[in-house]
Amino acid sequence: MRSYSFTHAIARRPAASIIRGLRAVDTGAPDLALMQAHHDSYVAALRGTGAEVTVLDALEAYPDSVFVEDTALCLPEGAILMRPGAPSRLGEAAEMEPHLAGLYSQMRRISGEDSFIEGGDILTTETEILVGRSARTNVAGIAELARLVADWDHVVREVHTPPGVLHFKTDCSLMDAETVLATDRLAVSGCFDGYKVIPVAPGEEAAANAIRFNGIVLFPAGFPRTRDQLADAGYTVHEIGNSECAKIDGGMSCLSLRFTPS
Ligand code: CIR
Repeated sequence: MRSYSFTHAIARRPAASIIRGLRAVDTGAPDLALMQAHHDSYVAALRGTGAEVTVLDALEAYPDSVFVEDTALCLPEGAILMRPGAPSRLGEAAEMEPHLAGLYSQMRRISGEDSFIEGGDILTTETEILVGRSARTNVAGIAELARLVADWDHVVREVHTPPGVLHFKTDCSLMDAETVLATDRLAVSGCFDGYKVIPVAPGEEAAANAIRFNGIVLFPAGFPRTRDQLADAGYTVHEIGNSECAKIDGGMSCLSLRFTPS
């Protein structure tokens, strides 16, 4: 199974409490109606590839809960519930559990009290699982994940998220089995040695968080040079408005869990 082919996805409608969502820099409150419209286009694009997409109800108690990616890691063999490092988001994983349990026969959990790990720090390729240490993901969380997936024959490689960057995948995306889209500030670390790297155009760093989902690349609108680079490389690029999620540090990958349940 290709690491960019999926039969299913789960998303969650944004809550009105999104205006209290976590953010590194205050650039104004997200507009809920516009965010919902972008979210609708996102879900429609996923469904357009033939995938079965579940859209969960908004969770007002968790302002950042639209960013479902951070709650779980979905592998072909089973799903692993994360332990988000942001205290206001810790409870989101338990909210996701019943939805994954209905689809997967095997569920595991990051459970160590000192273990923190968010899905946004995890890039799964065909050969390995790269996990970036960040303000949200620590050594104990990465070590626990490595133990949990060892008997499924997955290898975890610890890497670094650049300073000041929220998640590892804020700065990179898997485009196909051997190709990643990445910012220079991340790629200079050497973490993608052995992969082909498509560099994000200078000044378009926020375009690095895209997703390859079956035949298309969901890509944030507003980054024409990087978009054209991907198109020239042969990818079918589908632009989605991301202005409102960007205000609270969210992007294309954060908005869904993508998987093929076992
Ligand atoms: C947060 O700070 O947790 C949210 N405002 C943004 C989460 C984005 N998630 C992701 O990149 N996977």
